Amino acid sequence: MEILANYIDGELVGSSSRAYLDNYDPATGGVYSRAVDSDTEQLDSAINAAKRASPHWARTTATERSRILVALAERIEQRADAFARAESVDTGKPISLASSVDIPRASANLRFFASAGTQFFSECHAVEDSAINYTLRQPVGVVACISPWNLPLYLFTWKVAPALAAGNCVVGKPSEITPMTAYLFSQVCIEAGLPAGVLNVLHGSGPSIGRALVDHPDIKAISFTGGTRTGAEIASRAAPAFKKLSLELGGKNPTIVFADCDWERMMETSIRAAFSNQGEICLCGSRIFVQRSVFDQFRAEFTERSHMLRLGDPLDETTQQGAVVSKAHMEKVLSCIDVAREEGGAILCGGERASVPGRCEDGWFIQPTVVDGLSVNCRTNQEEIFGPVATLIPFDEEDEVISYANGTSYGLSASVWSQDVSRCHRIASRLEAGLVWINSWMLRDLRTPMGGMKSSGVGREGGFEALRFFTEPKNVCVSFG
Ligand code: TXE
Repeated sequence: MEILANYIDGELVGSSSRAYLDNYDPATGGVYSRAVDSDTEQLDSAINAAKRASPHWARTTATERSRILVALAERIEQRADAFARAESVDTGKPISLASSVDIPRASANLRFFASAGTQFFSECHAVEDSAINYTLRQPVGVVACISPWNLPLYLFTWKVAPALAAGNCVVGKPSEITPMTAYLFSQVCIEAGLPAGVLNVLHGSGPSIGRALVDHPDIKAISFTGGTRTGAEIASRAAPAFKKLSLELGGKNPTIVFADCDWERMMETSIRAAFSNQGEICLCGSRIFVQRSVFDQFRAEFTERSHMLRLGDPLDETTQQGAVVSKAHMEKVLSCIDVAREEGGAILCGGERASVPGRCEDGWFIQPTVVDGLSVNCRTNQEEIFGPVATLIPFDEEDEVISYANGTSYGLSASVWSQDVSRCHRIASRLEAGLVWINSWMLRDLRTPMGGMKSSGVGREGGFEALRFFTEPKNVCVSFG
């Protein structure tokens, strides 16, 4: 069985204490590899390697760092098929999604920050003719990048690339549920000649090695994507040590449909927004608000199309819905569907574990599920489910739907569908969300700020926002005398 080693000080290192975690294929329910369950000794080795590498990496030119990031991107592109297959097996996501979204985006992240790092600039403030202030933006030092299981390589590189481009050394911790592509990425780093210690990858569980990484005194900044509860715990531990924090957490995102929208585009995109990656994307539109005059038509069509999604073996190119990531997560999502039933929701389609005959008969699949008839304040419409479950809610007035949309503790993203330009801008400005899509969903430009308000997190990733996060501003004031 394949062993996924840590990447420390430029080398792949197994576990000295023989501690490994089983790694499952969600489509079959079987263990297919094992990853190191790191201990504090390995953490110390990784941190020490990063500290040794830090002064030199911080002094390399942005152009040289850019060259290495591009070399990493090229190697992912050369092996794109192998990466996509690995991501699909590790997460249960359809291979078509891994090869069209996850892996191209991982190399795009590296290419983007390779370029952004060379374009980064800082402020200068002149005080009439008496003095000038300029702001240096220097690397923070050794930073932690902790990533989740839903978009493993995509989100890992989304953090690691800007951290490295800005001149930091990194200890990365991928999710223990999906360690495979971070392991393959370690191999790519060795091949591409990334200097030893600049990036270190530690595998292992969140509550053990993740927590120890957060607590380590030499970690100066933490970029985390994951659950809101974990984010709160990390914040409570990191704040007393005044560590910089970027937290990208959960969402309960509204899709808002007005009767005057471009119906076909809206319908096709709303299905994707609800069920892409089995609903396991923080940006998924899981609460769908539809203007009452078209609600019945929407309900009928949306339910029909959800029912038609092809659920099956993730490695089959035609599959649209794969397995959810783990048995525990499947049970959590199914229990959320039970709550929806108890709350009086009508299950319009799905609602059960799905069976896929053949090699995937023991896999963790859930039918795309559409629920109607629930109040906006019930648990189903307030708590993040993070699975293939969408609820439908009618509304009459603009003010009403804005209060529904804003009426959760989350504030990550929203989609608004209408042909009325004024209304779209008006609503966008009033929504409590870090990202608002008008007549679209997940249309991304890597230069824009990405992140949420309220319980969806703190700080923004993307573009210069990420490079600002991974640097310390230092103002230098020069008097003309
Ligand atoms: O994520 P965790 P989980 C949501 C989603 C899901 C819920 C829980 O609702 O059902 O979170 O998922 C590491 N100190 N999202 O439990 O635990 C962990 O090892 C330091 C939203 O799988 O937050 C992994 O690397 N690190 C989401 C990472 O944190 C810790 C994506 C995320 O794991 C740690 C995933 C600790 N104490 C889940 N505990 C999004 N926003 O996209 C865990 N980790």
